[in-house]
Amino acid sequence: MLLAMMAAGCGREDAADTATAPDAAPAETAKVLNVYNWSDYIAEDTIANFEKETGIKVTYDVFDSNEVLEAKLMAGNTGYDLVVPSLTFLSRQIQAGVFLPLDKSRLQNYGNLDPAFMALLAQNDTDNTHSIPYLWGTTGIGYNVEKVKEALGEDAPTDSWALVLEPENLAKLKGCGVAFLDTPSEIIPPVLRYLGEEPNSFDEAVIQKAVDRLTELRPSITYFHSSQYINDLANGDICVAVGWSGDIIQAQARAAEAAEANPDKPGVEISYVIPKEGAPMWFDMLAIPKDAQNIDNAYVFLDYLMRPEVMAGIQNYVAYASANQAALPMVDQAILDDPGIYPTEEAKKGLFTLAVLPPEVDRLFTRHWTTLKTGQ
Ligand code: N2P
Repeated sequence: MLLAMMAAGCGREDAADTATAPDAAPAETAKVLNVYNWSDYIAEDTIANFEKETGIKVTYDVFDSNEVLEAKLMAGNTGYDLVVPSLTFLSRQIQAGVFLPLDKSRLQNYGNLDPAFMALLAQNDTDNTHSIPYLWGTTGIGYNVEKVKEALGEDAPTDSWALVLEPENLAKLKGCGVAFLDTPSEIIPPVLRYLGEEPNSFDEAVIQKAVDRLTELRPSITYFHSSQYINDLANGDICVAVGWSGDIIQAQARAAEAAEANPDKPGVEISYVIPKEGAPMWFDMLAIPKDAQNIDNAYVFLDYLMRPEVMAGIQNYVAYASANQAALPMVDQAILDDPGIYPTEEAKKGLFTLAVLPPEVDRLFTRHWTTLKTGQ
């Protein structure tokens, strides 16, 4: 069956590549592809190698928030051929009909994906009809080991959300800089978990408890942003960030590079922790919007991303986990062994996925978030 699928895939890909007949639709012959992905989420050479090999010119734009991507998708006419929403957002977007179903017979490398993972993802995308997993990770805490120790002493609770969610702790960290992700959908649930509530509660009164805690913490939060914290942690401009696993491990790597380049300056040591109370885990999914103009090229790129060496190259650069089991032997041992990237069995027990928010809860989150950020 798989062989038959692969053979069918080859045939169609060939047809697409040679679609130069004068009557072919221009959209199908254009050697271009418009990709919209998260920032800091691809290796340095992934796009260049693809362009060199295929002659397809990629316009590669980035975002750092599901909410921003969703607004574009819901408005239609995204101008993109491939986008990367997180699974729970994707699920809602599928219901809104914004994606094309995937023809998996066009993807020769589909068999590289871990079937157990695909079964899990199918809970939000039935039969994996509309999406392919790109990378996955967790939302936890990145911190500057030295500065946190200075501010809170040797006993700083660096294994717990208490580090950033207890107002007296955060007040002490304020002086060295505190960043939170700019997204209610990944901040409210862990706050609820820390407060002993159901993290995915849709109950207004329960959600209000998280909002009250965040309002109390607000004076100690330097900024809300979902990508700036990588460099700021690496440079020592902030000392703690509620952020994404791989981003913080990238900050670690950037700090180490800076230390090598400037041996006279004191180095910055960054750690990432999945707090012991548990943390969100999420999956980012590749999908083709309905308005895509370069569908054939989107398939060629999807199949390229699923090659083991391409996916391993991405993982080694951005420090996130993938669902590509064929890539594993090519992923650096340091990445495979990092419990911040591939959580331990113990840590896995505390991880929770995020709920697909009904529109009214989504609106409530947005309202609370605006008030929290602007104080209005
Ligand atoms: C990469 C962001 C990770 C994606 N900078 C969060 N879903």
